[in-house]
Amino acid sequence: MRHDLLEKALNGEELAISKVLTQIEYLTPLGIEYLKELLPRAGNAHTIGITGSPGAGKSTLIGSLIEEYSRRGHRIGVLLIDPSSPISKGSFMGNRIRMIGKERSGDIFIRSLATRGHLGGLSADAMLLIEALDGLGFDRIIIETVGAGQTDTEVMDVVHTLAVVTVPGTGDEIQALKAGIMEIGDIYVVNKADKPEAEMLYEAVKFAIEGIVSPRFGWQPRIVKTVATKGLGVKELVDLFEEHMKYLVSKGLFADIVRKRRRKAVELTVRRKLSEVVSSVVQRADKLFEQLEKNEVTIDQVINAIYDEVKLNL
Ligand SMILES: Nc1nc2c(ncn2[C@@H]2O[C@H](COP(=O)(O)OP(=O)(O)OP(=O)(O)O)[C@@H](O)[C@H]2O)c(=O)[nH]1
Ligand SMILES: [Mg+2]
Repeated sequence: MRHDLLEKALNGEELAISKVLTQIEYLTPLGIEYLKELLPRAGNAHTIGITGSPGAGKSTLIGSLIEEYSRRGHRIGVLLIDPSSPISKGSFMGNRIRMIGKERSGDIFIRSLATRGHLGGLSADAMLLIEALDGLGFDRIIIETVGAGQTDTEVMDVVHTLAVVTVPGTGDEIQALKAGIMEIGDIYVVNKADKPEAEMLYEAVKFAIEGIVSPRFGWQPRIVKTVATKGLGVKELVDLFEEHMKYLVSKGLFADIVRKRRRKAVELTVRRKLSEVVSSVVQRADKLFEQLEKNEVTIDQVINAIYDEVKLNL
């Protein structure tokens, strides 16, 4: 292979993986080269979205999931989108990973990403990193996003499996009885099941999803209780993930989702490029805006001038 760093990354060297991903995230010329090599290798990873309100325990749950997947011999890539609290050294996820041990360090990779102005949801960089992790041989990729309506639907479209994490005593019970949120998940998690109100939430969610068949897959959504801090229910959750993945494969849908995801990756990357050019042209157009202030030009003239300049800069 032509690229030394990429070869190291493919061999599971943690630092090399990190460097390769950074190049890809910013789509540098080198990053584009890496992506070209990695894309033909990608398409095998099971991608899992974990969504839910802030503080639902998503990160803690992912820590436990890493442990369980690792025990089953998988290589796990994690993307944390716009984390409100960046994983600190003392975090539960960090602790779990340290427990798994250094010898598996190249088999677990975690990257935090800011959404960078993209309205919630997935950014171009997140989409490219999914492809990269997949191509690097991570066979289970977990993406944490804070749930917020629109965002969820967007995530749903590009992952194989979407888990919605709910928590007792936070109004999720009422949400569960409303339509909407209960239509997006493939698997519902009632986390913090150590809390007394958990049973009520479990019943509410169960009631809400009963009889609902996911329109995109024809899959009957499932529910599981977890105590993420103790790893309880996590084995069952991973079993459900695996069951859902096998279901997708059996229906011939697994590759469809990869295709959809790539289409989205291309769309978002082109949008990002366009947006960068528009911003830089607007930044440089002081003179035009001065003229506009003095009513020497009209707004449509400014728009057209900017538009023409954007076209020249593409
Ligand atoms: N009692 C209890 N607490 C939990 C459980 N799971 C997580 N927590 C606690 O809930 C808090 C939030 O957990 P996080 O994992 O950071 O939640 P999150 O959903 O990732 O939060 P954001 O990323 O900020 O949206 C932490 O204090 C956890 O220790 C659980 O099963 N039971
Ligand atoms: Mg989190």
